[in-house]
Amino acid sequence: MIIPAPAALGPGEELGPEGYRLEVRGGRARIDAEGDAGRFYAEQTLRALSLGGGTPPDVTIADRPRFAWRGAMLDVARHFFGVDDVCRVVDHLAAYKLNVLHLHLSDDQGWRLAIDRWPRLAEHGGRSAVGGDPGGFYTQDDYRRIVRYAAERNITVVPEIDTPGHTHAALCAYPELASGRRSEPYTGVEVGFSSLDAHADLTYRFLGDVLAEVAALTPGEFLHIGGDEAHSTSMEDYLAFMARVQPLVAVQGKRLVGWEEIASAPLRTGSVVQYWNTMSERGHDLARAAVAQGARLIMSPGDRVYLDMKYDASTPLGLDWAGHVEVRDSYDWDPATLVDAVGEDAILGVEATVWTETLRTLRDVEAMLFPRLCAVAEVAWTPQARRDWEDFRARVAAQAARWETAGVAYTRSPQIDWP
Ligand code: NGO
Repeated sequence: MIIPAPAALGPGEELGPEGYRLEVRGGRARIDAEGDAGRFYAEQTLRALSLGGGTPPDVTIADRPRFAWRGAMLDVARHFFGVDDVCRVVDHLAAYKLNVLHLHLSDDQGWRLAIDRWPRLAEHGGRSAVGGDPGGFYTQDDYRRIVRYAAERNITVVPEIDTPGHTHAALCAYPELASGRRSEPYTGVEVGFSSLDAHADLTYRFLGDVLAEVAALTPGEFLHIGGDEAHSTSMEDYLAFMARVQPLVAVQGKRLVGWEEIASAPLRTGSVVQYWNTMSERGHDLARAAVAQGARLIMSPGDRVYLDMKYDASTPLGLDWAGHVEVRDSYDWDPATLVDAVGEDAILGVEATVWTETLRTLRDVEAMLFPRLCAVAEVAWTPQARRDWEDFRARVAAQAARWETAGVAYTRSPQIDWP
């Protein structure tokens, strides 16, 4: 469990690489774990038990996660968030035992990572953001700092360079990628209008360079190439693009991750597909197509874990294309029964997303994250049979003290009896 409650591994169940055993007696703690990750999580639990600096109660806990990928995505492209903000988000993920930070580094509205061989991406593409707000970008040293800070907390950074759509900022910085067509930075929130040229060699020289630099900066095994909503790329071009981009990831020794749409193309072994669109049956079909190809899935259903959705009609920020997402919606679902014929074994994990079309500051992001991130973290960590909404509701209420001490903006959802 994420927020401590008396739960235990059954007899004979192994701790595994991220599991731990924690015993507290008279304020003294004893930790057993197979590795650093398990030890780290035991410490996080101990910290949560000592909320407010008190002495932890006597407990015996043996626990380990259900899913290997427990993630959250932050969109730093629509609005930019600096290194300190990202590190604070990392702290939040660590407190709730998430282990993946997916950074959405490029989109139509901005490009956020300096690439030495293509400097105008960040110099030019870094300037814009939604609504004409200030842009920004990470130098390679900034990015390394984030990676290091995350690694110290058992969190792997998964960088996303969104392609072939969602590429207006790059096309604008380098008109030669758009057959010489010049354009102005885009500050709106429409999607699906831009595309890399699937038949131009330059496209792949560009992506080869970018992915090589991103891979060199990223110790984790995954590179996310987006692939979503390529509405102005024909299916024929999309397939041609996917066939040429996959080797560029493989040659870096990385595993490919992409949004569900990539499952319409033949995928290399070891690929990971991120299910997201709950507004049509197509998402289910693509998830099944992914599994049929042997890919594993990350479950990010829009109506459950898109934390940029409004909680209810009174939420001042956020979108609502997937409906309203209240805390219980984020909590009360089972990743392994969501899509017919996509069971436990096909699922690598669960990931919350925070898209930032309407979110401009860290406070905005925190208000969308909390308390829902705790719900998603528990979906990802705790076996279904040990999860219970009423029990969670009571435990998450107690987190308010932590958030208030740390000055974390959170949403006082009416579904929780806050203290
Ligand atoms: C969609 C879209 C994003 C939006 C987001 C807003 C995916 C994978 N593509 O999710 O561009 O920002 O919804 O909720």
